[in-house]
Amino acid sequence: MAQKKTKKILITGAVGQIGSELTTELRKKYGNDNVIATGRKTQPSDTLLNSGPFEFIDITKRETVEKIIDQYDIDTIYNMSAILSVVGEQKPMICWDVNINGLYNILEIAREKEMTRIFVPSSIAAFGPETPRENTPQETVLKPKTMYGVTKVAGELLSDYYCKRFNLDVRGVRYPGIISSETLPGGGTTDYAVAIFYEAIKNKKYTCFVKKDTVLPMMYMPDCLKATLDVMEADFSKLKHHCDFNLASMSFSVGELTAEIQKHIPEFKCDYKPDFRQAIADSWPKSIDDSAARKEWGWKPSYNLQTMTKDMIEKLGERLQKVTL
Ligand code: AKB
Repeated sequence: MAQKKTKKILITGAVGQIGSELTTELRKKYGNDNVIATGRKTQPSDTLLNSGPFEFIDITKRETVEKIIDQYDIDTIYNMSAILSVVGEQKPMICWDVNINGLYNILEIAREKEMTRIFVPSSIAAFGPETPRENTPQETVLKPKTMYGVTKVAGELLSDYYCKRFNLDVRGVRYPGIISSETLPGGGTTDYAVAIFYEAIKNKKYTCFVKKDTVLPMMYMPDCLKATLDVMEADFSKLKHHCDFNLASMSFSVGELTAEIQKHIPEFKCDYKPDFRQAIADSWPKSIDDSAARKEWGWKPSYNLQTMTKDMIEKLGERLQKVTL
């Protein structure tokens, strides 16, 4: 009987918030040497460096990607490199270059080398002010007002095109804001939902850049990793969607998050100084209908505001204590 070939996985953006924990998870599942972590210039953590191969590439420079793909005989890619919403507004051309020209390079290489499967993340940023904000449907208006959102819609369409036109198995989900304790997010609008925990533990106070009643969809990292792995394992014949699955877990206002943190850190105080990021938050949904993901590949989140907050404070508390010792 022919032996099943071991997956050889490349992760771009492996130094980022999701990429770093995704690398650890995939290394646990597929073996350290079968998961090649890559980044553009940020120095990787010791955990990332010591647990398996790490290489520097730039997805906007096709030859740097192709070299590593050939060197390690890669057949699966998780394209986690991205410029997020806030930096995307400051540097729109770079945002387009990384999120679209970079993605195009990844898809083209994958098509030419007949790769097995590609993961391309999208985001709630694909929606805009004309989209219904409560229980946002799977099929709806996609008219984002940020460059990041524009690249996410274009990225979904481009990936779906490769799927249909070239039979390349590309899959993706629309991530909400992701909350995690390992690697800080950088350059996003939902970053306040992580920063608030660091400041609550370290300084017992936080000044938030969006208003107290701002509600956005969020997700805790263990659920984010589960969704990413599960959609990539899903039976292709059961999928009606491919690169644009709505994904939900929890939705809360900053005021509600503050009250939940105060159950564990009663002295914690949050005040508010909304800036230009408020307008981005206001253009995104408050809650998401993820019934397509539930139906097509059995998506079901495990964490809510209460369980996420408790776990975040425990994990981050331990980590920050180690850093200051
Ligand atoms: C951002 O805030 O830009 C990201 C996202 C929601 O995709 N976290």
